[in-house]
Amino acid sequence: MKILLTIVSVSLNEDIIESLDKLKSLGFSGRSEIIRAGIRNLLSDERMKEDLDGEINSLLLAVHDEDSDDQVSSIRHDFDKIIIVHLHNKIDKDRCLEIFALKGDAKDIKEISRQLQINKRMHFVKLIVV
Ligand code: NI
Repeated sequence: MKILLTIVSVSLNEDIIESLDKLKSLGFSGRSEIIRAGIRNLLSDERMKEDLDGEINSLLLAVHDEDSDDQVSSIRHDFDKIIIVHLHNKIDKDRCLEIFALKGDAKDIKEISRQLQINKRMHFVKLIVV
């Protein structure tokens, strides 16, 4: 069966391209295959979130540019009522790690995760439901 593929152009900075090319060592046939795998992971994460409902516990991890500390603080204060624990740590020259233990309505937990996820200054965002 012939699979029809549409070509889309994507803007990536050099750091991401360098990281992307390192992933080839896992056996991916090329950049497109790596990007497809990344999108499949994101879709799978989103499907997991869709199923969340009611009161839940979770761990939210985020790594971001240090100069976006203010943006993260602003998001964090909007969700104070569901944050049980918050740790903030500078992990290298210009990046910070945030660890949140969250307890509350799945709707709020999905929303704080979404707001961090769509921020351009994020390097990594991961929601773990426990
Ligand atoms: Ni910081």
